[in-house]
Amino acid sequence: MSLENFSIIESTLREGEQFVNAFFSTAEKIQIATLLDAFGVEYLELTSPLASPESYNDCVTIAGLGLNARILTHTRCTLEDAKKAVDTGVDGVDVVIGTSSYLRDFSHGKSIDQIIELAQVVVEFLLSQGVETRFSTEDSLRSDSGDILRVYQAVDALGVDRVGIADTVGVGTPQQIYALVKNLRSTIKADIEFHGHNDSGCAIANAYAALEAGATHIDTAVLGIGERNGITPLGGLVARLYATDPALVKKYHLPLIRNLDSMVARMVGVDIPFNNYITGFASFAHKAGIHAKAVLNNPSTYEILKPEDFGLTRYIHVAHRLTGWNAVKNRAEQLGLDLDDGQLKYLTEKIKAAADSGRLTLDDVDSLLYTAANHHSENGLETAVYSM
Ligand code: HCA
Ligand code: CU
Repeated sequence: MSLENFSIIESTLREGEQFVNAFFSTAEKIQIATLLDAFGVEYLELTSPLASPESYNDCVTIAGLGLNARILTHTRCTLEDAKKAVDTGVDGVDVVIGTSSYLRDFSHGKSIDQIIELAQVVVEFLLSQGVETRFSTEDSLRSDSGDILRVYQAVDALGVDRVGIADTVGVGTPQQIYALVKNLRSTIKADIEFHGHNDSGCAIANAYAALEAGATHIDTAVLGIGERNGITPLGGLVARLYATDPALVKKYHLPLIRNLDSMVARMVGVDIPFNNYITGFASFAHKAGIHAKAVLNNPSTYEILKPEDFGLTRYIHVAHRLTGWNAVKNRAEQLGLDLDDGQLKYLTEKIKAAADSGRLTLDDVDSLLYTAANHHSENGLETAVYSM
């Protein structure tokens, strides 16, 4: 089953370049490609060589880096584009053409029969050049399913390596994606790729549903960057798969997600969202006393992702009115302070009362703890002196 045998097509350098804030220099593209390769993604997808002269050069440069990941570029479905793509020396070419009535009527103006004819010419050419060939239908979810099946079957008959389903506008639901992939899986031989936008927040769930239904390849971007609010985020997909079974993602070097997210965030001038999968600043922060107590006893009570597997640490938030004495005790231990349970319970009440009358910082809590501990040890000293 493909949940155990899937590949990531990392498209930060193609879809991600379509993010409104993205402008990657060649040096930055090399940094991104190198780090994604070290993380272990199976494929890198690059902007079409026809987009600009530098885009062409960047394809040549990255294809020549000797990375482990297979290098793909992405083009429209024309012979001219396909030829230029092959010239760059990439390992594979992802071609795409719109099949929804929106795109047929308002973009390229071709009928389904014309699309099939064109697809056959382009796919045949690419296969004859010995490059890995993928054919995808843009806006698949708003296309007639009979139409796209016909197109996929035509390219499958030529021996295309992979077909792609693209939820270009982020309208699909997990059930719809599941049904579409399942149907396709029983109709064609080629591998199946899913590319999903996140306009309605389903990009990760849809990618996962695609895998459950037999998809073999998922498109991602670091932080999910892409057109509008982007596509399936790399870290989010990894979190989803890890939550099912950490073994599914053990082929990747998980601690590099943090480096990837922060590097790309910096390059495109955004912060990592506070609630981001794995790397958001709140992702491993526990607050309520009941949570803190249980997590301190056994982290699995409230964590499905082990922060240490991602090179991260959990944070128990102490300085607030929902706190509990177990969290306070843990903080005292971190500071190396020797306070007994009675004192810790008393201090917890003090912290709660102080928090009720205004925002408290960890420094405030620490100084309460230090003061109590100093007092304690001074008293201890006095006792010791008097008893001599
Ligand atoms: C685009 C199109 C695309 C292509 C996806 C694919 C989409 O914006 O250029 O090739 O599978 O979302 O349809 O990104
Ligand atoms: Cu897209």
